[in-house]
Amino acid sequence: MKRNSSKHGTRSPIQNATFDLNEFLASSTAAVNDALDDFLPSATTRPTTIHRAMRYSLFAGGKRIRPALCLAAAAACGGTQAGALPLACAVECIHTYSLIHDDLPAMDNDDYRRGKLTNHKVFGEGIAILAGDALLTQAFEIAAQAAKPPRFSHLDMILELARASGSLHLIAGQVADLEGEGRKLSQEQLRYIHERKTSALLSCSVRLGGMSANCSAAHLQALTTFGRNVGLAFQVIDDILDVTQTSAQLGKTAGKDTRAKKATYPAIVGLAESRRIAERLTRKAFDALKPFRGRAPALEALAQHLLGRKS
Ligand code: GRG
Repeated sequence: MKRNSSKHGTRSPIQNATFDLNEFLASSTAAVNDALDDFLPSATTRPTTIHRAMRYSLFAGGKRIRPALCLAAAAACGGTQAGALPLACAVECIHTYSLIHDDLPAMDNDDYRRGKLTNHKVFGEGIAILAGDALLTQAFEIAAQAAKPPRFSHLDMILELARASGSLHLIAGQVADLEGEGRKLSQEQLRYIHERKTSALLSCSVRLGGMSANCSAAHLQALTTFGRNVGLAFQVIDDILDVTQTSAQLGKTAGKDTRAKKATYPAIVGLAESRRIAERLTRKAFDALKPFRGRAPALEALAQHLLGRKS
């Protein structure tokens, strides 16, 4: 990973010359893919259509950012990859479910996702709805199999997942997004959507990683603030990429937000200010990591990487 000098006054990943993010992402993605393959019923398990549909979207080539954040948070808290893996997989199942449903004709009506035809285009709407439902349920089944750390119960971890994906967070964001289409939203209203639609699950990812490592209350609080700010920055960058990148670069239809008359950061404050906002949020995320005293290099590098991502 390339590193520049920091202007932020706080410690940033840039100063961590020894951490190799590419290596971390490659190994965490491989571990998550293997574990997901083990957790999910095989494609030949009956009814085969649903298992093929679940696997189709799950292994379509997502960036695996949420699992990486979960594993990075576990490492920052002194935990192991093995301890965090079930929770990292659970979060990825919820994320993939949300994408399958988001692409449905009744929602965003998209033909491409992760560089491939969307689930409903391949399997039909009925199976796509069921594949999303099954992945959501699968997430809880997987989380229930995580090892129990001394400070947290399975109930704590399941509650964490349920809250992030329920009607106060992920679904709330999607509802506000749907209802906001074609309407002029304020920056505060847009932030409400982003905090719920995107930030909640990223924050949940790092919190679960911390919990798997039996983290302290202070570290859990730091991870919450980190996840919230990285999550918001992630969605602001997503809004920017929708207008600056091509469909081929994104692996999904570019320019959809503009066509759907969706409120986005570039639409409300312009591209340059959107970039500044994403940088400010990333800086806040770095600041939140202070309690780790430099022992969260993967989290730092991920935050920096997400700010500069191109897809
Ligand atoms: C319950 C009917 C029903 C629908 C739920 C909750 C929901 C649908 C949709 C919200 C999901 C959504 C599109 C959130 C936006 C978050 C976002 C930027 C997703 C893209 O994440 P990446 O870039 O994707 O990490 P990959 O494909 O790399 O995993």
